[in-house]
Amino acid sequence: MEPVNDEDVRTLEKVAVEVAREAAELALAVRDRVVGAGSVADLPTKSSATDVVTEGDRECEALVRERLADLRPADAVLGEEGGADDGDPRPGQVRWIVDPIDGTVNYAHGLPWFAVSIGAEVDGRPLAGAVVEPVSGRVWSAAAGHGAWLDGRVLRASELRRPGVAVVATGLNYDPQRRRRQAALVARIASEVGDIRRQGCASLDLCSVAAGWVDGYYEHGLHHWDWAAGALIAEEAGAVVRRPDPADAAGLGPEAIVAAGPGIADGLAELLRAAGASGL
Ligand code: LIP
Repeated sequence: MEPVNDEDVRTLEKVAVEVAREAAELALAVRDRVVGAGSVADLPTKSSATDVVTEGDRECEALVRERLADLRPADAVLGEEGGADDGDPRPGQVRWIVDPIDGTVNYAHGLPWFAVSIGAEVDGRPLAGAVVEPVSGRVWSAAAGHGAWLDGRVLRASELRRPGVAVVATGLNYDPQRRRRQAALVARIASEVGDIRRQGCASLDLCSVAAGWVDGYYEHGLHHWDWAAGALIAEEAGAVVRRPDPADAAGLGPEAIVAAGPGIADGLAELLRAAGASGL
């Protein structure tokens, strides 16, 4: 496979934005069919009673896969609903990491905070990403080494240097046992930071870090598709991003993702370690 160059990453970003925009339109169109068609409790579930899946998830991923097959036929795709099309990508092969609707519980309940998230990687290295919000129409994107943008405006992460007044976002897993341990961690750090936000959409939590809307974000137990695009957007906006690390070199938990403005990144990591994050 040809090495990926600068022109390529900008092209990949444009493809991610184009396809995510189309899927965002479909997600909105389908939502009226999904929301109000009956109780959320009647929706099919996956890993637990709260891990719901909707027609929107399935139809949007099918559209994304169809459009990527048209635009980028040589690439691989890993998606939340359809998994990996042909197993692991070949060395040097671009792979798209797709969450057709991130924030599915918000989507199914009629809350507006959900997004289509599409990232592109090669050999595990992030190259480009787009996160598109169907309700607001906001378009978040990044190309590796070129920066991150919200609707074309350059993004910069928080410059705050005091964790004690930081607004920190987090999320809770679908597994009730893990959720209980995660809630206990939130309780331990809540009085050590400025405030906590639980918005229900990892990709938009990471974009919020990129915009400085929150000063930091952490979560344990996400899937690759939840954070692939948002982590690059936060990183290209100047945030310090620690992606999940099976070796857990940072002592934050092997399945932790942490993103924060550079002024509080070390302080937040220390708070999380002291509160027992490595065991989550
Ligand atoms: C969700 C994440 C959220 C997390 C939820 C779930 P989904 O992704 O965006 O941050 O707390 O447990 O993983 O399932 O809506 O794609």
